[in-house]
Amino acid sequence: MGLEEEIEEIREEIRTTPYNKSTEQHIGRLKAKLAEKKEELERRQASSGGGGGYAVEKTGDATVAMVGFPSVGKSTLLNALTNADSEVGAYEFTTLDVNPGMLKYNGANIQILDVPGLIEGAASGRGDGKAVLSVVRSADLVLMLLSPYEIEQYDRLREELYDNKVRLDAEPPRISVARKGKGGLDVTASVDLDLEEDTITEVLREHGYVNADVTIGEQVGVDRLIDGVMDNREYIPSIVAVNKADLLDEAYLDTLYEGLRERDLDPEEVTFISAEQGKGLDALTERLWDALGLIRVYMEKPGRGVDYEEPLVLEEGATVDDACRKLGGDFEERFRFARVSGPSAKHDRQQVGTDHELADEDVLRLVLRR
Ligand SMILES: Nc1nc2c(ncn2[C@@H]2O[C@H](COP(=O)(O)OP(=O)(O)O)[C@@H](O)[C@H]2O)c(=O)[nH]1
Ligand SMILES: [Mg+2]
Repeated sequence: MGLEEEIEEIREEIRTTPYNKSTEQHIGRLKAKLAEKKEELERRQASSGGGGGYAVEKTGDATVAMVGFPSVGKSTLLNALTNADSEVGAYEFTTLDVNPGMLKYNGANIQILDVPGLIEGAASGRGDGKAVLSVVRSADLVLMLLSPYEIEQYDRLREELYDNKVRLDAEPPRISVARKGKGGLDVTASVDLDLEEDTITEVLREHGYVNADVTIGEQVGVDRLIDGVMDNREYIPSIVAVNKADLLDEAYLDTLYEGLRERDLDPEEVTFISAEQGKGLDALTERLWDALGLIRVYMEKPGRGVDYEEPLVLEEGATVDDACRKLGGDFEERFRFARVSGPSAKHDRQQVGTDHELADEDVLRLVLRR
């Protein structure tokens, strides 16, 4: 039996086995087995040429992967938001390509990737579809583009990403597994777990763990347990935009909102745009900025004042040390202390060290050794 058939067979068994306490352990084992088999299949496909090594060069301060069905308006939006000219600098591989564009906002360079192959390529299971998915996996944010009359496409998009180890809008599970020489499997949980301990050990065994210390810090189901054990899932935030709002009939709004709510999407959080007419694009850009969680730090340069034009763009929670690192060169080595003014400072020109946490719109001055 081929690997693909084995996978299908396990899927079928999971589908047809009712879930209850007495089958939980069995299902846990099946799901763990399925995850391992899928991994093996992927490895084989990667090594038999076609995809695998493909990656778009990440540039700018952050990368957004835009996904959506054909004809929802991805190319139109990319051209409206960015300097992209789909022709220029298109990354091509066989029939699928990823089109990059750069959006300038708040002094930051936000790379937007139009990823057309997500549905077309990935669904067919071709190597290049997998390659497209590797682009999504390395993004900082996923932007899902929908048509107002085809909201259900959202489900397929999420499924496709989930199947390919992308976990949207979730934190990594608080699970750690450390192999040891002997002693079997030792499970410690800081919460009262719903899962039976036998299910947990069964899952771990299926993943090849014989002796290990397992720590679980949250209530988990089987799927999330496997995610935690596999440790190769990407946890990426997402936002949703509904394009072609110009075609939207007011009488249809209630139905649309209901469709969104059914999918746990708050209509208030969804951005309605018309890429073609250039409407709603400022609101979308703001949403992107918020979701990316970036901060601007204005650098004060000796004798040249504060540069408000080209801020240093960092992730929320970044420290002075992160700033030095992003600046590159020998800032890290020559660092003596820094002076910070603005939201993160107790007072103007507060003297701080490398571990000081910066905030949006801080002014930072680095004092260096000669
Ligand atoms: N009415 C309307 N049509 C749009 C809008 N955005 C894109 N389109 C049209 O939808 C079609 C598909 O757009 P395209 O950007 O190629 O979609 P893609 O396949 O997702 O890249 C084109 O004919 C566009 O002109 C929009 O906001 N409103
Ligand atoms: Mg397109």
